[in-house]
Amino acid sequence: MKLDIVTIFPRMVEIVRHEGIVARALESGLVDLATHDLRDFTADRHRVVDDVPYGGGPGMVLKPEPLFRAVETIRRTRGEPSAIVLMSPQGQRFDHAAARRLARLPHVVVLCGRYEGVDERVREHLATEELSIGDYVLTGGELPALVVLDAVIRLRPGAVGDAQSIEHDSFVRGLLDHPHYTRPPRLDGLGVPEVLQSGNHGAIRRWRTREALRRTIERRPELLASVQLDDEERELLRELIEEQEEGATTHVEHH
Ligand code: 9D3
Repeated sequence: MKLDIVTIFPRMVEIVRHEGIVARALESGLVDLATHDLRDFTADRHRVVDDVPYGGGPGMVLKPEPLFRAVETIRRTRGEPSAIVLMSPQGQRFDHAAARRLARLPHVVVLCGRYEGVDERVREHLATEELSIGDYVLTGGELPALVVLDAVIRLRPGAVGDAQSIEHDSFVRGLLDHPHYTRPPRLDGLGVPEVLQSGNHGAIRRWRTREALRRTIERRPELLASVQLDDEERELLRELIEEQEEGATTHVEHH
C-alpha cells in the first residue's frame, strides 16, 4: 500500500517511522509512506501556503495551488491514487469501518489542513472524501492524519503479528472489550477473578462475553443498538439487566 501525506509539518508525521508496529510495517515494505512538505509546492520566494479569506473575517485560509501541485506531483511520481482524503473538522467521522475501507485501497493520499480552513475548491475538485476524527478542535490535520495512518496500517495483512487480535478488535464485534489481567495473582491484596485461573475455557469465554456486555451497557449503551447478539449473549444481557435493576433498588451507584 502507498500512503502519501501532504503537510506543512512533515516532521510531525515522520515520527511514526521510528517506533512500534507502524515503523515495522514501513521497514518491512508492507506500506510505502511518503511525506510531502506543502511549502515545496509554492512558487514564491517566501514559500507562502496561506492567504486572507475572500469576504474578510478572522484567520487565514490554506491556498489551493500548492495542494493541487502537490497532488499533481504525487500522480506523476507515485501513480494515480485510489483516494484523496482531506482531514477537516467538517469531514465524516472516521471510524473502524472507514479504516477497513481505506486499508483495502492500494494508494491513499492524505491532505492535512491548517489555519481556519482550506480553499473550498480543494474540497470540491481535489479531495475525494473528507474525514474528521471527532468533535473537538485541534490545530491542524496532522494528528488526525496520524490517527488514520495508524488505524489503517495495522489492518494491512502482516502488520500485526497475531492476526487473531485483528479479528477480536472490539469495534469489529461492536462491543467494548472485556477486562484483562496478567500476573501476579495478588497485588497488594488485589486479586484476579477466579474463573480466569480455572482453566475452564467455556466458563472463561462466558465471563468475558458477560463483562464485555456489562461495560458496553454501562459506558456505551448506544453501541448495543447496532450489534447482532446470539442466543447466549441475549441471555447474558438479560441477566445483567436484572442484576442492574436489583442493584438500583438496594444500593447507590459507586462510580
Ligand atoms: C472556527 C471554526 N473551526 C472549525 C470547526 C475552525 C477550525 C478549527 C480547527 C479549522 C481548522 C481546525 C484544524 N483542525 C483540523 O484541521 C482537523 C480536525 C479537528 O480539529 N478535529 C477533529 N478532526 C480533525 S481533521 C482535521
